[in-house]
Amino acid sequence: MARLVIVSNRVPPLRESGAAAGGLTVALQEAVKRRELLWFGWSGESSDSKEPRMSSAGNTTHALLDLTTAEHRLYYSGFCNGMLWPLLHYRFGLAQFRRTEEEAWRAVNRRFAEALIPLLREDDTIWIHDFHLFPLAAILRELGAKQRIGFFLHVPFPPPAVFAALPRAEALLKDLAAIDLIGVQTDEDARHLAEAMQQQGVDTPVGVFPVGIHAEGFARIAEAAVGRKDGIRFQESLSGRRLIFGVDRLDYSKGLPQRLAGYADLLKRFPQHRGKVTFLQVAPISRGEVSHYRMLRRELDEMVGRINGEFAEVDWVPLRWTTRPVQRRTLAGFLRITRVALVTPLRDGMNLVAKEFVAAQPPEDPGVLILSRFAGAAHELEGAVKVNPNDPDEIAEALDLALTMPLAERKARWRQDFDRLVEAGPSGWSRAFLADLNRAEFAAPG
Ligand code: ADQ
Repeated sequence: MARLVIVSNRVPPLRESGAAAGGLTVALQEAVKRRELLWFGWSGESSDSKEPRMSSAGNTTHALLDLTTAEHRLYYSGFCNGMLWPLLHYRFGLAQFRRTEEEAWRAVNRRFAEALIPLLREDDTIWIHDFHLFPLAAILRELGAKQRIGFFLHVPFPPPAVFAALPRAEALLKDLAAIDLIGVQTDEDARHLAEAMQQQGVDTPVGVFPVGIHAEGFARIAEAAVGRKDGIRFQESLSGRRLIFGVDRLDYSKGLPQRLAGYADLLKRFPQHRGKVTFLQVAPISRGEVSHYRMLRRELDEMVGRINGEFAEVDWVPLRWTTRPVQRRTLAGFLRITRVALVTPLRDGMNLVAKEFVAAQPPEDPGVLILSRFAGAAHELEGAVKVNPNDPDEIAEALDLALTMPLAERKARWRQDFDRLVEAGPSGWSRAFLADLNRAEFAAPG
């Protein structure tokens, strides 16, 4: 099989460290286990060095570029996280456009392309990931790349009228003509993106490839984690109370204030649950250099204090809150003993935590997933209790429903979703995308 070249902003460590990881990392690790692979991206480090650092293990080679501190600030914190991320999550009001940042973004994409070109072989297949690298394929073509190029968008694509708010959106959309196949998570994203491109005369094919997980593997990790020392300690700390659990990066797309308000509404409107549940929300700080993230953190710290102040008893803390990272294995153990998972993003490309929760459940006594209808995962997980994450009252009602749901119904809802995840398989996503890319008509020039 020809070599696969993956390009993404961040690249996971060569050997799995077990530490916290983003969704892209998790999804791709399953994808590429048995193939010769070059993975190209940002090292995560800042320096003035212009050469990629190479390292290999088994059939995988990494080529990692440092960014300068200015590039990091303008390209990553600025244009990617301050402009594109809110825009793509339908939050234009939070977006800040600065032309210098957009220019730095294009310049970093050019630097990626220039460093990648000499590493390429004629028969490579190139697979570019996510919004950080929208213009990369066009620059690679300009520099002569004739290989097949695929692109996957992990986050949502908003309606064209929302996207049009981005200055020079047209140039970005025209760059997508250089790609042979674009993959997105849902039908809705595909419709929006195809329509936006059509308005610019671009007809790159768009396919729907929902990112999956290794459900059976995750189930094994979760089961083992419960019996470990920290798993036992945590379970004992619950004193037999039912666990409501949420885990997200601390991000305004995840609907955390509405979720906490929903839990407070549960305690207010359904007082029978007081003292019988504990809600643990894990939300490691991310993108702390962007001001909206710092503001959100302050808002949440305050809400947690207020909710605990209002409802706590001397021997019961209703809400446990941590912004520290948690090991993936520990997380899996928490998910397994969770009675109700709260996954309520205001918008999410897919949301792998929802799928991991389903995978982690004990078949004889599964918990209930409360899932935002605006997460990509909602299109697949039919057994979940769906909510509009903007409405704390609806979240409170869903919590009451989930906490009182009879075992037979919990089992039936869980079974259909678990079977579906297993059927999709750990590498179904990447295999389907790469097979379609292989069949796609070539956009390569000359
Ligand atoms: P992310 O925004 O990173 O990914 P998500 O899909 O939830 O979000 O994946 C997060 C992954 O990291 C999961 O495997 C989860 O277990 C882990 N994780 C989340 N919070 C964690 C924490 N606090 N500590 C440790 N691990 C944590 C992007 C898109 C998503 C899309 C993925 C994959 O934003 O919508 O699902 O890519 O395409």
